[in-house]
Amino acid sequence: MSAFVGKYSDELIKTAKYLATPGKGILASDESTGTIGKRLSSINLENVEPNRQALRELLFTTPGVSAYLSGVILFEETLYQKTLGGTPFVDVLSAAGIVPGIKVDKGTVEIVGTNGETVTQGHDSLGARCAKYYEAGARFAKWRAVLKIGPAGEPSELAVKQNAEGLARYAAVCQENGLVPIVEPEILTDGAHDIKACAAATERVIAAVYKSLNDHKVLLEGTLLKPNMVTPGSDSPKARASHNIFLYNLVVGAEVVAEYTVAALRRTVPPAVPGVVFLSGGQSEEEATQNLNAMNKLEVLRPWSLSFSFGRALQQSTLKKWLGKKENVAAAQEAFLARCKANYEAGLGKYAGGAGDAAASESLYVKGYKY
Ligand code: 5MM
Repeated sequence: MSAFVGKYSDELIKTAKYLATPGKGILASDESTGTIGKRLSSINLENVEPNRQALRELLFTTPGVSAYLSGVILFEETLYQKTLGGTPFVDVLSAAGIVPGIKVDKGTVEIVGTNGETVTQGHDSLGARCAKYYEAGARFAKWRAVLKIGPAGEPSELAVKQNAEGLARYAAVCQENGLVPIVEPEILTDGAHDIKACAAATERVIAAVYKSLNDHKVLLEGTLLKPNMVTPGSDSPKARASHNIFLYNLVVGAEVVAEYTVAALRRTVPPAVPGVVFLSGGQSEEEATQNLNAMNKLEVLRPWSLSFSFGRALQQSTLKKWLGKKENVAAAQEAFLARCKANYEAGLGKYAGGAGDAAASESLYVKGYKY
């Protein structure tokens, strides 16, 4: 089964390898207008274009951040936005050696006949959109498929198959148009399941995704994987214990999350893939960093780099420091830089802990969260 070789093959391989530079990771700032509204309302800011622009300018112009980030994922509005000084964000990022990427999916819809399982939309005119985004300076893309673990054996075979096919069709179209596809099959943390059930579902889903990517002749060397970490469900006794210091012994530690997650990846992700960049999925900033660090400390063969593509777990402390005020921008950028540095160190297995204040340890999980 040979991969499709097109005019962008060499460039795709080079871009993917660069994005997977050991230690460096990706800032997911591709929240659609609805989702960024939730972040802004958490600091009592209105969801209007100037506020969205201001937050993104704060993040992208943080001094020193290019030492830790290889890429930034943008939402379409942001791809065409500029700094207040008039420099396109894409130019700010590219000049700093940070590759601009673009979210190309159009959200999820329910699969009729399932218990609330979903499939992701956005294949219509995807090729034309990718070509337009490449022209605007994007060099990679992101598409998020969402699966859940449920009491009736979810994720169902139907949902696994449909989402794997959807990701593969997206990936093939991206590569035809010069964009490295980040393949994101997220299994939500909601549920009372234990870590073993999450591991089993994660392995099943990722195995199906690579079967479809191969069927669609996607060039794996020109892709990245963005999976969930393998953890107990958020309603499991062990996850709940993490909110109660007296039950601390019940908590599943970073070493256990790391072992299960890396085992799941080693069983399913081909060595041709240059990098795995995790989503944070509602973990606190510190928890996500500690888990990543523990994975990179494991003494097992890992043929891909293991890094981050966090949204919430990179922006929470920053938002809280900023509060939408000009006079807080420097302090907010300092908080953002500290988080990026912590995750960079975790990507090398060298994080010693202690980045950030109490906000860094606040859980970002919201039950039944709708994106
Ligand atoms: C799972 O969400 C992605 C990673 O973010 P976290 O680290 O916070 O879990 C993230 O890239 C997400 O896909 C974007 O925020 C876009 O979300 P919407 O809701 O706008 O599709």
